[in-house]
Amino acid sequence: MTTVEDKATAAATGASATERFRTDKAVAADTSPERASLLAREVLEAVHETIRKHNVTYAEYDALKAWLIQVGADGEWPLFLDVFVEHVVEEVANAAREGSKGTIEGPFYAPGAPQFGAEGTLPMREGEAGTPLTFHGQVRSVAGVPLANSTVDIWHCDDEGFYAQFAPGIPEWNLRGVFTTDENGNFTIHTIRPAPYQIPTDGATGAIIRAANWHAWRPAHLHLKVSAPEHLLITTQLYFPGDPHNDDDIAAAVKPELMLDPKPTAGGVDVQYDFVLDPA
Ligand code: MBD
Ligand code: FE
Repeated sequence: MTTVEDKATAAATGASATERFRTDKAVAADTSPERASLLAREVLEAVHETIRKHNVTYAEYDALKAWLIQVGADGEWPLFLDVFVEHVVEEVANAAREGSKGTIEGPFYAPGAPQFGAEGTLPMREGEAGTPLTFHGQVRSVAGVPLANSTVDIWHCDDEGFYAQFAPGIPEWNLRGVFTTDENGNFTIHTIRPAPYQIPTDGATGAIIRAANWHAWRPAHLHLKVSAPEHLLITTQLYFPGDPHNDDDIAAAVKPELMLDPKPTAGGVDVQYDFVLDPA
């Protein structure tokens, strides 16, 4: 069997994620010099303190330099940061929200997926492997008002853990699509159940995971961006009960509110999940 390790190389996924970030996301923050100084100083002080506390050696300092160089060479800064840092940025950014929980976006979103109405089937290959999954729900405001014409943008990996546009050989928009809710705020998405995901282990991110004897797994998940006019966009993920990595996600992005309640059907599995959006 071909494993995720063999196919999802750092070269393939890292370079694509870096390219994607440069195209879609690289905007400057309006951080003042005072705030930049404060943030940089406190991060550096935390590094200094770690070196003192653990008597870090010159060999370890040089290993760190080599590793940082390799993260860039592998294009893995988006992967590394989204796996190990983004969850705290998301926690801080969304702490005041009353609606549905969000979680990290991760490095594999691609804007501009094919559009559907309120119900449709995600683009997939002929005979796409995996258990058929029907995912339906409603988008509402925190006041309980159904939100017609909301956008439900969904992306997820295939039955082997690969994302279109980030692993080689998959059609561009495979398992990615944008739905629009009907007059009652409802949507229905036909797809397949994604597999658990192992981050590429042959690059710099994999090297630190190996060096520390950690594991590289994320539990199976659906990624979503849900938005409506005059409401705050939610970026979130939904998870399946029973996944062995729900309790030790390498990216620390699982929350109890994000757990689905799958119901077996004749041909597959049915899940319902509603999204509640905060006012803008
Ligand atoms: C993923 O699929 C993902 O969701 C995150 C957060 C990091 C790496 C791969
Ligand atoms: Fe993911």
